[in-house]
Amino acid sequence: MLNEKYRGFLRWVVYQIYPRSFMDSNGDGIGDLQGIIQKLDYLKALGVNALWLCPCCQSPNDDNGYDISDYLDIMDEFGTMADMDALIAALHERSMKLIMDLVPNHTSTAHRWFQESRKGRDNPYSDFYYWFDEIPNDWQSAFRGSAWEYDALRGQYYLHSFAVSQADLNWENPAVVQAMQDVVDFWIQKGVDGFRIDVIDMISKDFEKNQNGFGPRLHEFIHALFGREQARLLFTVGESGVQDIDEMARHCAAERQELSTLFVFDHMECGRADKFTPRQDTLRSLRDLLVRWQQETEKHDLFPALFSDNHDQAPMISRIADDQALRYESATDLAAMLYLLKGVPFIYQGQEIGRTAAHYDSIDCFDDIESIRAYRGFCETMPPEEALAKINFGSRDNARRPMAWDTGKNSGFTTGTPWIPLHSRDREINAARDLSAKRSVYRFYQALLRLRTAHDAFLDGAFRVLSSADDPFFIYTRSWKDETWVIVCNFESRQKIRLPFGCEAPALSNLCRHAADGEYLPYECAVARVKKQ
Ligand code: TEU
Ligand code: CA
Repeated sequence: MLNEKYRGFLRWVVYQIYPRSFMDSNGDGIGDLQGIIQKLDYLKALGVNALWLCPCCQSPNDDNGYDISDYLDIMDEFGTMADMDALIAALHERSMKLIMDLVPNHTSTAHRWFQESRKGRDNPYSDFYYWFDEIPNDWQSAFRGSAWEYDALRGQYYLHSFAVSQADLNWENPAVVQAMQDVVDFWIQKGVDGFRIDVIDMISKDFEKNQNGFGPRLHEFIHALFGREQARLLFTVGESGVQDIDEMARHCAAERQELSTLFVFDHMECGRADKFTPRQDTLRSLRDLLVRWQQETEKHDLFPALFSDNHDQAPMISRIADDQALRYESATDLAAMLYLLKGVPFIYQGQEIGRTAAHYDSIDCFDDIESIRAYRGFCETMPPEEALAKINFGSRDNARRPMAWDTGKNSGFTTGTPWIPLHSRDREINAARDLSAKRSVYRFYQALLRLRTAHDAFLDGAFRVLSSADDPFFIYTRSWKDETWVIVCNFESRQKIRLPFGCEAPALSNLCRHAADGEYLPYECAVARVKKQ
């Protein structure tokens, strides 16, 4: 049984919102907080009980909110602090939670702290960032090019692990730790229930080992944020480059008072050789990683964040399943593989209607800083068509197109001009169409989440894998007391599946199966209770 501190979190079902692209309430083409409020009933009906909002604070939007210029104020385009208060109240009224995105590694260079810091070496903010006379190492920005930029006013170089306008904070300075604690406390006062923490591994640097992250003081800093009395009961999920279970335990073991769980990213490489290069792959590779993390987290009294998509990735179904003729089957099969495991489900906006990657014929249809810089880089060594194909495949904009609500003007996202071109398949894939279809991804998610909350086996129940690594399908069980459930998820080929026990008729299936045993069509799945002996 999972330790008491974390057990309650297994009841959370989180929906991730990219506010800019979710719902526009005032016709300026940009999603906003009032737009989110308008859709709360849609989300509640889906069965989610928590929202994670990508950053909503003041920002010049070079990296869409991950470049924060004021942590204590709402981005003008998203609304006002009164709108945020209204959103929090509307959520809590519905017994839903709010998870804020905390960005502690860097601020926008437009932030007052940076503006002060660059003025010289003798002001109170002078050591808030990493300043050097000479470039001290060859660290690269995640968006290409050197991570060091010269600032003429200060006459020194500063570190930016991401865009030039995202300066890394110097956590070695106790005033920075204090400032970020104040940010956390401000949002706790506002009533938020948890945080998703951006690139948490990077807040402690290791200059000696030439490592921009996982530095010697990482755990001390995390503890300084979340080990304090007022923060201990929050749900905290760190975005991190952690790759193994021992490292995860150093962040998440309950007694450490650091983080509740982590986003671990190894399964993001399924179906690709690198972010912009496809690799032939199937659901097998995902299954193997899911199994490994289920077994290891269970052994270490931890729980994983269950996710396949987020705002930085092209949808998983487009990489390792069929996003064309069998799109419905693929989307629902993947959901059954993932969300009946032990952990906290994270559903990225659009996943619940089976959204896929998009396609465009021009780089002008893209907005993302990473994509545009990557495109320019590719064009140095390959023809533009090839470069564009890579961007279409891997661009973060695949996940950032306006949510398609219906088949009306601008897919019901805005009455104005959307800030970024609509999803190329929005006529075919939108919420209204999905909900009125005979086979609806949304209704499958709804049924799945209902089942998940109705039976303790899906929460803290033991996980066992029945299929073997060679099988072209995934079969697992979840057991709690004398109740066992089996989840059968077929992959891309037709298969005969025999189960080693008798089962009741499936409580959930994507193609209306009447028995858990038997022949499965491609991407067919079923969930059934095992008959008691
Ligand atoms: O992403 C951090 C991260 O790990 C990046 O390297 C990520 O893989 C990026 O999208 C490159 O492909 C977080 C946020 O999720 C991302 O949106 C931000 O751009 C980034 O931090 C900087 O704040
Ligand atoms: Ca708006």
